[in-house]
Amino acid sequence: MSIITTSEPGLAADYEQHGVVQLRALLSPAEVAEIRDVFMEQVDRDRSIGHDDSIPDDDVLARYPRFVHPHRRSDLAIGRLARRWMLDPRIVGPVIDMVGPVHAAQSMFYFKPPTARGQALHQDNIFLQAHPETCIAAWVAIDDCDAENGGLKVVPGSHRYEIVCPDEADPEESFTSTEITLPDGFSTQQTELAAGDVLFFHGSMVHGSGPNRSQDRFRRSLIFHYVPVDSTEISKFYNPLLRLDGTEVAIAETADGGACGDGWMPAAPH
Ligand SMILES: O=C(O)CCC(=O)C(=O)O
Repeated sequence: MSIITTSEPGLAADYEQHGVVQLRALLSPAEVAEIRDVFMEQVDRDRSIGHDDSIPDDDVLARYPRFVHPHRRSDLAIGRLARRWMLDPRIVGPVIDMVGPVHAAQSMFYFKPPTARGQALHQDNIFLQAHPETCIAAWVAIDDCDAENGGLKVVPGSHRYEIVCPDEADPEESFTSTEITLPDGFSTQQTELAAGDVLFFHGSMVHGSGPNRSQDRFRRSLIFHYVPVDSTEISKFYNPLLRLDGTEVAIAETADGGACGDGWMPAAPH
């Protein structure tokens, strides 16, 4: 289980081998607190900007919907903060070390309050459909995250496999409807992140999370996705991308359906 914690010198090699690496304390406690407070203030004041995941009203996630593409809301404090961190060299630097120059494609914020369901196992690039290479995620822990509060589970090495078309997820455990059945020989590993740690992972690396089974511990995370600057296409939900200087760039859009065909795929995001 030590394989996913690394230090900067071995970053690219570890990423290549495992498809997932964890860097400790990239953000200071004060920076984490600012992100937490700004997003909590927004969701408490107006959660209508949250993503529509068809969550029933009596589900705690209806009160704390995930925010998708907050960086596009320059009219809001969450938008300005998400965009700043999305382009911050402390996040983008390790990404470039691992995959070369990138554009930013997506931001998300998950609140995941106590008792909230998780997100079943999936691969990100089935949604982003970045080609010819895949996307890379930077998952910033805003709380300490572990098994109890629904911290991320990862499947190191699974990034070397092609996209696996998903089956149906268990609706008691997951607020998303599809789940990957792991190929033989693979198993999930529970991550443990302290607030301020960042987990970077490959767009084909299988990951997900279980419910938050704690009584009183939120499991908040600020999540970014990047794609190589040489990407020739992307699912239209992610256009326009952001260059790292903050200007917009649009690239060709993939046909609907992607690798697994029409019919199963939600409109996006993942
Ligand atoms: O934070 C989670 O529980 C899931 C997030 C995720 O799967 C992702 O960022 O791709």
